Amino acid sequence: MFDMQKSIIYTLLVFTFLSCASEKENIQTPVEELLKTLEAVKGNGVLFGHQDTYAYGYYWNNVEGQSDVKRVTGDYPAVFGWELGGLEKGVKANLDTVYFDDIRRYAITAHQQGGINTISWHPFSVINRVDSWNTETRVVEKIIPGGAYHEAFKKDLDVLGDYLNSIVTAEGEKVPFIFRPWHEMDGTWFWWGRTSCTSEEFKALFRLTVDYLRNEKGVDQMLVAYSPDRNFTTTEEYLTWYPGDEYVEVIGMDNYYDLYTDGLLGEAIKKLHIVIDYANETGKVSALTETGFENLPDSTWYMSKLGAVLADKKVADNISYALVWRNDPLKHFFFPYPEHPSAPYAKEMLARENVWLLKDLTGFKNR
Ligand code: BMA
Repeated sequence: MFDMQKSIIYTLLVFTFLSCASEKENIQTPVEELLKTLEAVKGNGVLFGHQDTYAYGYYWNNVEGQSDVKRVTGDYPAVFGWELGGLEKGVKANLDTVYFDDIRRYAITAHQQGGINTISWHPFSVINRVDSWNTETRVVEKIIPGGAYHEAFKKDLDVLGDYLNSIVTAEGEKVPFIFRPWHEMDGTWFWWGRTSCTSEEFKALFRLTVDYLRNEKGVDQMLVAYSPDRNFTTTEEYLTWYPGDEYVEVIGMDNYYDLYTDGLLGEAIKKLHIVIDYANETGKVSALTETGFENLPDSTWYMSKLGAVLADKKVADNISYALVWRNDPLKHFFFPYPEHPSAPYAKEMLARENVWLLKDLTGFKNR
């Protein structure tokens, strides 16, 4: 009898252990789920994204639940872009005057509604706190390991990491996101651009940023995107600044110019094919990480340009999302407001079965 009891207890223990282990294997972390979603939408729908969509729009600011995408289409974008430039200075609002406390709230809401957050960063240089567009000082060589401002820059990363880890739901879950640091490095306009550092220095900066956030700050809710601008025609050129497969999950491209300049649409598509081929070769996801036509002087742009790019079969079958830039009435806008002549064209593109807003994405996830 005694032996029998022992063996029953033993069996129960083994069973409990095995079922716990298998449950653990099945439970996905939020960031794993995010990556799975980006993979799963591929070939089904291209997620549409908009920068700062909840924060402000064409002549409104910080109105609960408002978004110019919603005003035009009746739904929110599926991808929500946010910007952290200025955070490193210890100020309350970013360079576009959006409060970091509001950004945190917006990102949590977007996540809880089933959307995807992506975060860009136009930091002010730690050397002299000039903005990202000031290329007079060679910043990168001085902030990577061995540089005179390396320790100081790590403090900026501390601030960044602490903020990212503070984007937490009421239930205590860290909100997952795509971080897109040091974008458009193949251009010449940022202090991390191709004329302001060598590609090796750039890679060191990218790796330092990701390693520091992941390993020192415990930012484990982050996917990382690599986003050159349009200045490449081959895979080799595209990968000039690539920090390595272990650092990147989203293979991206920013491209405005090819999508508004006559005759360059084919170039935009060709470049996206390069991005897609590399993503597929390495088992990663691909995206048009930023695009738009400033103030939409061609009202057909959403159909004739972006719509044409997204209608290319290979693009439609492969990229996970395309994001347009922000609607700041004082500076520029990239998505129409309801009265703008381009609104019907944007609506038409976004009504396509394979271009997805938030409800399309949540419907797909719950199917
Ligand atoms: C740029 C412009 C700037 C803005 C920056 C960061 O493309 O929109 O006005 O400060 O992005 O959002």
